[in-house]
Amino acid sequence: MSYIAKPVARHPALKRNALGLTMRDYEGVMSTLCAGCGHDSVTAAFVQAFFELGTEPHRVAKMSGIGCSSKTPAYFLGGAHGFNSVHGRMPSVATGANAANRDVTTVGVSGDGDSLSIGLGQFCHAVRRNVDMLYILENNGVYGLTKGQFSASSDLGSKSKRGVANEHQPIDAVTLAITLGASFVARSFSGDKEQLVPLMKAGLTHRGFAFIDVISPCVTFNDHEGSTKSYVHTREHGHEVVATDFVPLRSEITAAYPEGGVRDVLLHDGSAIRLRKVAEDYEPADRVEALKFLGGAQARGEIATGLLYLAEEGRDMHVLERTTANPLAQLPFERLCPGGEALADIQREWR
Ligand SMILES: Cc1ncc(C[n+]2csc(CCOP(=O)(O)OP(=O)(O)O)c2C)c(N)n1
Ligand code: SF4
Repeated sequence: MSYIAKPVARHPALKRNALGLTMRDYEGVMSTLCAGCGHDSVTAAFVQAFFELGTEPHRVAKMSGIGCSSKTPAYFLGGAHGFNSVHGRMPSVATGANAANRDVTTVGVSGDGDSLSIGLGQFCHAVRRNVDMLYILENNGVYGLTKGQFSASSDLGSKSKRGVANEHQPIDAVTLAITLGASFVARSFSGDKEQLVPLMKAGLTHRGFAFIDVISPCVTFNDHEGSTKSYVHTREHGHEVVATDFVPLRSEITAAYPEGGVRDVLLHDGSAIRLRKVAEDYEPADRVEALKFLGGAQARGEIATGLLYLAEEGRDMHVLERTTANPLAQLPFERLCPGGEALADIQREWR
């Protein structure tokens, strides 16, 4: 993964939180994502959420898979633990890390390809186990890192930059999460920090699996047929002297709107999405109502956002699996390693 350190200079009057830390202390390295990528807005929301919660950075474990979205953890909380795993396998490493140390806040960042295509089975089992973590799905409807193929969340009939229409039904991550029994389910938009930051803070403090599907636009693919600046045209007519690429500079798309409101958001490629925020009197504890609300929004072509479902009571993985209350790293050697005789006993049992 490319790595650009940030300059250390900072303004002396920066606001400090209860720990005496500034927002800068919650940042990571410089982002190498395209200018205007929604994922960078999610990074900014993470920085703000952790700053406002006053979390000690070293008390966080950031896990990810592979994709532009999975690079996000590098860009926030430089002082935290982190593991950039294999494509679609973030839920496994997050489950392991959380089982070994419940004192560390576990955060997983993934993409729609990472979670809903190759990693769908992993995602389902993390929900099923009610792993105590915040799981963020940065949903852009394409495989950004591998240059814009349709993902499993691409809408039926939506067109790729090459003009090809998607013929497959999308998987709706929040409906899936609620159906599988997730205990905290929300959706937001990367440009709506007013909504996303409080949702992240609630998800980070929730005991059990907290899932936020964040619509996070990919601004790059502008490589249509007929363009004299397209990859195809350039490959056919150009003489490459050095590997280069150009991504037009875009600005962050923001969208603050009231509870119960609807907001049309114009994306950089000229397409639009319609967001509907849950109303103040929305009852997130009712699973059937939540699915009805989601279905209604979907039928109207809207994307429902807000805290969509919250199970009032649920047993998280630590209760279900009776994990150790002490982090494994803090257990005395004799308890971690009961000795050769105990191992021999176990092996005898399986003969
Ligand atoms: C096992 C495996 N298969 C395929 C790939 C190629 N690959 C890398 S990232 C990616 C998809 C990324 O899409 P998404 O998770 O939606 O993230 P985005 O880049 O859009 O943020 C694929 C198919 C891989 N790295 N490893
Ligand atoms: S290719 Fe798309 S998803 Fe990847 S960094 Fe660029 S804008 Fe973001």
